[in-house]
Formats: sequence, C-alpha cells, structure tokens
Amino acid sequence: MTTATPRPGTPGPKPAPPPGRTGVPAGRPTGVPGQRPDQQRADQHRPDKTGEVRHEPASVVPGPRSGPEQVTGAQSIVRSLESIGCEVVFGIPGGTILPTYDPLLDSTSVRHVLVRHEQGGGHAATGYAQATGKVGVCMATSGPGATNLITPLADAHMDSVPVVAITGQVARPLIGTDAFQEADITGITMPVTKHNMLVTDPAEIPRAIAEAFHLASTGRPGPVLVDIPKDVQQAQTTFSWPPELRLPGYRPTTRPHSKQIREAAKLIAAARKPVLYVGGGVIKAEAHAELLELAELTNIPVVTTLMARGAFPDSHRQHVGMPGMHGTVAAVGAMQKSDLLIALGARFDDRVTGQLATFAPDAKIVHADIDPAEISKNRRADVPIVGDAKEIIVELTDAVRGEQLTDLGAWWAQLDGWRTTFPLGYDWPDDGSLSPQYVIERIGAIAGPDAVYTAGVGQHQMWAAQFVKYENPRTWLNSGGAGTMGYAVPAAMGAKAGVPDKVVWAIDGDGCFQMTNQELATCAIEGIPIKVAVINNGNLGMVRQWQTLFYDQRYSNTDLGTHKHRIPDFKLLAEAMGCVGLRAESKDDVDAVIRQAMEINDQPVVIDFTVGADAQVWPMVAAGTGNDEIMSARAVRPLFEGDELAAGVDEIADVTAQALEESGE
Ligand SMILES: Cc1ncc(C[n+]2csc(CCOP(=O)(O)OP(=O)(O)O)c2C)c(N)n1
Ligand SMILES: [Mg+2]
Repeated sequence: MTTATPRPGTPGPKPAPPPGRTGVPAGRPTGVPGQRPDQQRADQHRPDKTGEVRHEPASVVPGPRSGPEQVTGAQSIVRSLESIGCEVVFGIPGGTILPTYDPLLDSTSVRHVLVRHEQGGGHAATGYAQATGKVGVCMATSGPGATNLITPLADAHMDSVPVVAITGQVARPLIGTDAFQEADITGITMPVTKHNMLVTDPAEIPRAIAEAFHLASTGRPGPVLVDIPKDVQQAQTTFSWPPELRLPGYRPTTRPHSKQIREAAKLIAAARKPVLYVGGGVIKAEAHAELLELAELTNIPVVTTLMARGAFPDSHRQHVGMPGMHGTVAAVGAMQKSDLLIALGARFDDRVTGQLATFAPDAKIVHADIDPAEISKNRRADVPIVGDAKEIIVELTDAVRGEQLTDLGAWWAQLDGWRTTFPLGYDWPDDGSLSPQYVIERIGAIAGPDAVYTAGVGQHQMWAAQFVKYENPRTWLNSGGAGTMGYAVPAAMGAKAGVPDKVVWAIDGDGCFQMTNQELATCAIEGIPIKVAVINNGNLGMVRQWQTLFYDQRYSNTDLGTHKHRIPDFKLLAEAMGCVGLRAESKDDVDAVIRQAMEINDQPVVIDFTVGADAQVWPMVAAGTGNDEIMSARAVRPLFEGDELAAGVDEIADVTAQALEESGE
C-alpha cells in the first residue's frame, strides 16, 4: 500500500496519515499537505521511549479471527468488509471495480444498494453514518465514477462524518498514462478527505480497509478513500483477519488534561452569563446524556448549532434554541451578551459567529474539541481542552460539583425576556397561498420526535431546523458545513437503510429535489420506503430571499418554473419512479396528506406541497454583519443597542451592503 502523495515532513518508516482535520486549501508552505501546522505538531508520529515505532495491535480491529486463506484481491476486499461488520454498501459498478462486484454478489452479510448516481451513493453513506453512528460505505468505479463522489466526500469532510469510499483504479501499469477512465482520485480528494490511500499490493487490502474504518471513525471522524487498481483486485493473495494497523503517527487525544478541566470548572462556577455552545461533536461522541447532566447541574442555558439539533431536547426549559444566521433571538442574544462560552464539539463557524470582530465581545472562551486544529482557529480560547466530548463533559461535571456556583437568576430573566418577546414564528402569505413553515411544523408534529428528518439546503432546511422539534440525537441530518443541495433524498435513503424501523422524512426544496431525486427509483426497487416532502415554492427560495433583501428584488435566474409550468410535475415524477405521489395546496389538505403518507410503509411517498413563493426565513443575521444586528423580522432589530425595534430594512440593506463588501461575500 502506498499513500497517494508523498507527505513530506513526516518522520518514520512510512508516511503517516494525516489524522484530524485535513481539507485546508493548498498553499501551506511546509509540512504535511492537508494539515494545519499546529495539527502537525499535535499528531506527528512519535516513537515511544524505547525508540520503537508503536503500531496499533490487531485487537483494536473489530471482527472475528479468520484465515489465512488464498483469495483474489477482490475477494479480500469483500472478506474485509464482511469481517469489519459492514452491513451495506451504496454503489455503482464499472470496469475497474468489476472484479470486486463479482464476489460481492455472493456475500450474505454485506448488502449492496445499486444507486442511480455516485453522488447519491456518497450521501447515502453519510446519511447511514449520521443515523446509526456506524461507518457508511460507498463504492464507485474509476474516473467519472470516482469524481462523482467528490461532492459527498467534501460534504462528509465538512461535517466530520465517518465514511469509507472504495474506488476502482486503472491497472498499475496504466497509472499515469491517461488510460481510459483514469483519474488521480487520491490526488483530487486529498483536500476533502481525512485520509486516502492507493493500494498497490493485494496483501495490504485487509490492513487498508481496517485502517480506513479506524481513521474514519476515531478521533475527529471523516471520510477516507481507498483506491484499488483493477489488477490488484484480480491478483492472488492471502487474506487473514484481523490485520495489524500501522498508523504510528495517529493517536487522537481523547482524555482531557485535568488542569484544563479544573480551569474550565472555575470559570464556569464564577460566570454570570454562561452559555453551553453545543456543536455536532456532542452527537458524534454520544454525549447527549452527559450534556443533560452537566446542563441541569449548572443551570446554564444551552444553544444547539445546526449540526447539533437533537443533542439537547428542544422541550427542555434550558434550551434557548439554535444560534447563528437563522437562529433564535434568544440563542444569538445569549451568545452575544455572554461572559463565558463553553464550546463543546463546536467550531465557531462563520454562520454562527457572524462578523468575528464583533462576536460575543465580553465572553471568555472554554473550547473543547477532539481536533486541536479547531481550537483558537477562529476565536482565541482562554481555556483550550483537547479530548473526546463525552470524557470532557463527564470530567467537567465532576469538577463543577466541587465548586460554588454563581446564581444565574438575572441572566435567565434576560434570556426569558428575549424568548417571550421574540419567539420563533411566521406570518401566513398575503396571497392566500400555503405557508411552508406551517407544512414543516405539521410534519414534525405528526411524525414526532422519534422520526428521522433530513433536509436539502435553502429556506426549507432552515425552517426544518427551526420548526421541527428535536428531542433525540441522530434524528436531524443535514448538510451543515458544505450546504450541499441534493443531500436530502439520498441521505434519507441511507438513513432508512440503517434504521429501517424508524420513519424517515426528507424535507426537500423543489430546487434540491431536482438534483438527486433519481434515488427514489433506488428506494422503490430496493424497498427503502422513505417519505419526501417537497416544499415547492417554485423558486431557488433562499437565493431569491437574498435577491429580495439585497438585490432590489431583481430575480435573476431563481424562478424554477415549478409553479408557473408545473415542470416537472412532482406527483407524476414520483409515480414514474415507483413511489406514491401526493399533493397539497391548501391548509386543509396538509394534515390529511401527511397522515396518508404516514400510513404507507411499503413504498416511498413524495408529497408536492405547493407553497407560497414569498415566505422568508427569519430571524436573520445578514452575511458579513455582526450578531448584534440580528433581525427577528424584516424591520426589527432586537439587540441593536439604544435603537430597539427601530431599524428599518433600508438601513439594514445599507449595513449589509457595506459588510458584504468588506467581507468579500
Ligand atoms: C450544489 C449547490 N448549488 C448551489 C447552491 C446555492 N444555493 C443555496 S440554497 C439554493 C436554493 C435552493 O432551492 P430549493 O431547493 O428550492 O430550496 P428553497 O430555498 O426554495 O427552500 C441555492 C441555489 C448550493 N447550496 N448547493
Ligand atoms: Mg424552492
């Protein structure tokens, strides 16, 4: 096995893989490509005290002992997937991966789902991983098959989702000759994977697959690509399990430093306006129960980011909502006016902080993350804590128990004031059309908190984050970091394959749906009965909202024609793909059609909810502006000092235009 690209600057007998976060744009002057400089220091290969390079013992690899046995490389791939417990692979065959598809046909434990597009396969693997907590697997042939995986890999990378992609590559002698369907997929995906590898020796296949699963699922999770040339799949080799992992430079820190925990506990005890800023890392670390204990012990308000919806129950009185560009006034206000942000598995994303310079100006920062590269990346941490979110929360809870906690009555009074004055809400459209927010609210109410919800990207995604009430982790799956239109349907397919007993709803936009709806054919044929709500506002609604607010209502290329021409007719399209197609156009239809969909469990269902085109997502912190300028509705700026409720939309447009120019957005 070789790593795809030499990784200069890494000592040791073989190049160490890049653990933790990769994906930083090229141009780093020295060191390991794809790693931030601080991360290289943190993760570099270190010999132990005896000078020996330590390898992970085979015992860390899951699966029953078997072999040695003579097999082909292709059989070795399938045996490795079986041994490691892979249940399902989402893929499409082609020339260079054909040898592997042959033994896959005989596997009794690995199900293959034949997708219609590799992008669908990649998002399905992501949806499966997010819903189950296990590693999602997708497979593709070389060249265009592999390049079709780039978007879902980049997506999984941004959202730290454990995915393994297995791609066929042209035969070893052809590599570098511009052979038919050759693409340097390890080169291309280097910035968007946690690690990737080109396997050049068939004997290395079990180790490559085991390392890929290990890297994908430990430390900060992420996608790993394993590229295997056709002749390596065809060669004779020996298979035995478990293999030894050779990852000498890869030792993610999971146990937090006790001194940092003590420092954090002191700050927590003394803070008067603390906020638990909860990110997706808490869900990945399965730390929701521990979070609840810490929150209740300390009485600190909790905000859950777009990636963390469900990590803390929406119904809990300490939950003040989602922060960020379309967060609640209470959540944004809480962070902005806080004196201590306790960030747990969150990364100070620009959609949360708004303009960094004016973000939470009075707050000290405790920043806990598994990836040292995240700490102080955007906002300097006063107390950095590297480790697994669950271990950190458990230790913090213990440490805080010994402290005298400050009373938070005044803080809660301020937060409750915002909650009461500026609750989430929406107006019905003036033109008598159906309210998209109402539709989404009703889906959430009828399907309930045990269902799994996925979303595309746009207005419907934000409304699904706002108006569905999440009570449990792994019930809200979306493309947070990359914002990938087309995520909803294939992710729902992957989720349903992973948790077949749960109801899975894809809440999609009419634009997003047109990017990946072909996977409905996969769902219909493979018996994966998802439910899809197309929030059909006739437009690329989120883009249109920006055109309304910031481009003088000049609607350049955002009308999709799905209202004007009913092209495509989503009901007919659904039926053509073997699904039940339904439609709702008025308030009275909504509950009935959702209940009808809930009754159908042997076929996928698609509902065309024809909704008003002019509904907007509020609250909003316009891109490039500061969180103090949050508008709870079009002309209302609750946090604007000395100017409460007064600022008009023209003024906001000016502020925004100026900020956009400064930020380059
Ligand atoms: C692949 C991709 N292309 C373009 C965009 C930019 N974009 C963000 S939201 C959006 C509109 C989405 O339209 P629709 O699916 O109808 O959702 P709506 O906002 O109307 O609810 C677009 C084009 C994107 N996020 N992803
Ligand atoms: Mg739309």
